[in-house]
Amino acid sequence: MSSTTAYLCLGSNVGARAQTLQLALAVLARAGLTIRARSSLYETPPWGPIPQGPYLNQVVEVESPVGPRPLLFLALLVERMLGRDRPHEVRFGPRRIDIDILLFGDAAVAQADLEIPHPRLLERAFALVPLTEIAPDIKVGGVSAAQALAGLDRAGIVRVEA
Ligand code: PH2
Ligand code: MG
Ligand code: MG
Repeated sequence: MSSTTAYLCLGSNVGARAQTLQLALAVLARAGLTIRARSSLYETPPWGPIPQGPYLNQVVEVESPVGPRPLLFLALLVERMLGRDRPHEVRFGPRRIDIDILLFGDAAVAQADLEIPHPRLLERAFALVPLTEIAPDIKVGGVSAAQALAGLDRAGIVRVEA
């Protein structure tokens, strides 16, 4: 059966953050994704316009037996299962769990509700630090993730000891 290597970024800044990330991975694996690699957890300052608490972020490499759209549906379903309440959230605001598709093989998707590569990936040290930990040579739309990261402020991003 064919499968595609994809990279997901998990984030949480509400509730029991580390436990929620761990549970999200367990559910994703149970649902059929093969988790090939997982980065360390990183404590990261909140990115964006909304004042909020720090995040824990993690990037995982998975093998997906399904395409990008069913993978998005799975991510949204798992977010809901773990208590995310999208209708009551602020954009870029606090959330119990966020599961973003960063990359899906070489796919380029530009749809209203799904863009791959993730449209803000190259601006976000909180995603590039864990991504380059597990995939140091990865490219994002032809751009080296490591090179993009070299131009970003990574102040306050701290690897959490296992
Ligand atoms: N996610 C956001 C907004 N800001 N900041 C950090 N550090 N980590 C995130 O995962 C994050 C964020 C909305 O998706
Ligand atoms: Mg998201
Ligand atoms: Mg996000």
